Amino acid sequence: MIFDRKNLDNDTLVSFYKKLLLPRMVEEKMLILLRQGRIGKWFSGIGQEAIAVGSTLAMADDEYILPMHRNLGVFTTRNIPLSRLMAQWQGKPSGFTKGRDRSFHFGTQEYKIIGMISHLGPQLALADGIALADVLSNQKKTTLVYTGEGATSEGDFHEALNIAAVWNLPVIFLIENNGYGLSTPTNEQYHCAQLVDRAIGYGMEGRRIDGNNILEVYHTITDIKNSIRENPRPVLLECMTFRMRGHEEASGTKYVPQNLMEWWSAKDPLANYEKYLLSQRALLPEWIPLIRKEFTTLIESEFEKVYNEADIVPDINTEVEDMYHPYNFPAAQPAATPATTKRYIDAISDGLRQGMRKYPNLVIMGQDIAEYGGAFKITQGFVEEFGKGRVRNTPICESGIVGAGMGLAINGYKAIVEMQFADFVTCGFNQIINNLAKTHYRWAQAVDMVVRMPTGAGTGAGPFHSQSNEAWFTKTPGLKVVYPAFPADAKGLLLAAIEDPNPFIYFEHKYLYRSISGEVPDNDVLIEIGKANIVQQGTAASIITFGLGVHWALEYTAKHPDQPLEIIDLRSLLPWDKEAVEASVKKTGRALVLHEDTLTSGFGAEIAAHIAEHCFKYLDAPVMRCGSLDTAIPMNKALEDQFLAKARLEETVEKLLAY
Ligand SMILES: Cc1ncc(C[n+]2csc(CCOP(=O)(O)OP(=O)(O)O)c2C)c(N)n1
Repeated sequence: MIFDRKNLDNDTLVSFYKKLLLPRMVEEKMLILLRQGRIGKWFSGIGQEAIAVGSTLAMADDEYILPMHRNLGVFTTRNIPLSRLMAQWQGKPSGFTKGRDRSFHFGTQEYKIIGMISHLGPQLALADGIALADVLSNQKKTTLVYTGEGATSEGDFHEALNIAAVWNLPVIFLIENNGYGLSTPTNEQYHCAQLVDRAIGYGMEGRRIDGNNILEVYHTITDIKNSIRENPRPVLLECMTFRMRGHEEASGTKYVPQNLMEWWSAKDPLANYEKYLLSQRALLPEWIPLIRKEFTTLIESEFEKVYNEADIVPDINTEVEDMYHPYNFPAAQPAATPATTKRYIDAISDGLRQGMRKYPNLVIMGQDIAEYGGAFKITQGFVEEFGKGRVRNTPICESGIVGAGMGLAINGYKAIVEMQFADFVTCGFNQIINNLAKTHYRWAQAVDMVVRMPTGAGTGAGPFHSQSNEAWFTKTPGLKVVYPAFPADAKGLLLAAIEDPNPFIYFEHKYLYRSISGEVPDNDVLIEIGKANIVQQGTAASIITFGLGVHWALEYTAKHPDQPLEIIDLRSLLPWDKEAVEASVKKTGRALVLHEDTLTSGFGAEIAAHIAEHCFKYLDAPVMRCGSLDTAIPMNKALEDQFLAKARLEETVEKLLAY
C-alpha cells in the first residue's frame, strides 16, 4: 500500500492515526459486549475504517454526512461522546433515539450526521435535498452520502444519482465496495466491470480508489470538494475495501474463501497506516501502547457511565406525542374577508401561491409543474413569480423526489411535492411510510413537507389514475392526512398543512377540481387540522364522509328533503374529529359511513369501529358502511358508476332508516 502524505505534517498524520484507531478499539469492546448480551446487534466495520474516517476528516464540520450501518468512524471522527453512542446502542434514555431505534439509525443536527433507516437506499435522495438547500441558499458546501455496493441495485440509487446529475447538486456519492452484500458476492449483485462506470450513464464524473488507504480517501475527498465548491456537481466515488467480519456478528463469514480473507487481511487499513507512520518516524513505537491505553481508559469510563444510566421508563403519552413535532394551531384566525367565488382547483392554486409568498424557503417539486404548470395547471404562472429554483420540474422518480423533499426539510427548507396522480405515490411509498412518518419519533427531526395527491374517480380514468388510497396513509402514525371537499377547505387546509411542520398527505379530488365552486377567503385563513365540519344539520341519521362522498350525500339529501340527515365532512382523516362524530351519532342514533374507497379496510372501517365502541348505547341501528366495490377501478363509465359507492348510497340509507 503506497501512502502519499502530500502537504500533511507529522502531527496531522498522527491525529489521523488516532481517528483510525479509536473506532477499531470501540468495535473490539462492542464485540465483547455483544457476546455478553449487553447489546443486541452489531454491524462491523473492521477493515473498512479508512473510508469513514478519511472521508469525515475531509469534510467541514458544518457539512452533512449520511453514513451507513458500518461507519462508526464517521461518528467518532465527528467527536460524538462515546457515552452517547453507547447509550444509543444499548437503548438508554440518553441515546439519540431514546431506545426507539437501534445502532446507527439516528440523525443529529448537532453533528450534521443523518443516519440511515434500515432500508438500503433512501438516504441517497435525502442527500440531494440537503445539497439542494445549500445551493438555493448559496452555501458552498458538499454533502457526502454512503452506500454499500449491494444497495446500488436499489432504484433509490439510480433515482438519487440521476436527480443530482440533472440538478448539478454538490453531492459525493460514496460506494463502499466491500465485496459482499450479506452473503452475496458482487458478481451476483451487478454485471458491470466496476460500479464507478455507472457514473458515465448519469453524466457525472467517477473515481475509484483504494478505500483501505486513509490518505488516499482523505486527499480524494478533499480534492473533489475543492472542485465542486467552484463548480457544483455530483461525483461518484467507489472505494474498494473488504468486510472482514460477518454482515452482523451472528451471520459469520463461512461463505468467504480463505485466500480472499488473507489477501485483505494483509491490506488492513490500520496496520498498514501504522507501519507507514513508523517508517516516516511520524509515530514512534513507544507511543502506540500509550495511545491505546488512553483509548482503553476512555472507552471503559464512557461505558461505565452508560451502564449505570437508569433504563427507560415507558410512558404511553410520551411515545404517542413524540410521533409529531409539537405544533399549536394559532387560536386567532383573521376574518375571512373579502372572499371570492373560486373553483376548487383555483382555491388550491391560491393556497399554494400564498404559501410560497409567505415562506421564501418553501420549494415545490413535481413532474411538469414548472413552465407547463402541472398536469392540472395548478402551478401555472408560478415559475414567473417564484423562479425555477423554487418551482422545480423533476425527473420522473417519486421516491427520489419525496426523499429530496425530506432532505430540504432537514436543511432548513419547507417542501411540497406534487404527485402527478395519487396512484403514482406507490413509487414513493417507502420514503413516506418509513422516512417522513417515522423520523420525528426516532430522532426528533421535523419533516416539514406536504405531499399533494390528485386523487379519486369519476373521470373514467381506470385502475391507475382513479384510486382512493387514503387508507394506505391513515394507518401510518407520524403522518397527517387531510382531504378537503370544498374550495374554502382546500385552501385553508393546504395553508394549515404548509404552516404545520409535520409531514402531510394532502388529498385533492380531481373530479371536484372544475366541478365545484364556492366562496374562498382572499386572505390566508387556516382551517384547523383534525376538525370536521357539519355540512348539514339533521336528526334522522348521521352520514359521516369526506371528499367526493360529501357531495354524493348532499345530492342524495337534496333529492330526499323528507329525510333530515346530518352530514359530517371529516376534512381531516389523521387526526380525525372523534368528538364531532360522537356528538352527531349521539344526537341521531344512526350512523352511515360513506367513502369512495373500496369497502374492505377503507377508512370507514375505523370510524365504524369507533362508533360501535364508543356510542353503542346511543345507537338505534347497526353502524352501516357504504364504500366502493372490492375490485380495481374500471374505466368504462357504466362499470365505474357501478363500482363507486354512490351506486349503493340510496339503498344503504334506506336500510339504515328502516332498521
Ligand atoms: C431495502 C432493503 N432490503 C434488504 C435489506 C436487508 N439487508 C441489510 S444489509 C444488506 C446487505 C447490504 O449490502 P451492501 O449494500 O453491500 O452493504 P454492506 O452491508 O456490505 O456494508 C441487506 C440485504 C435492507 N436492509 N433493506
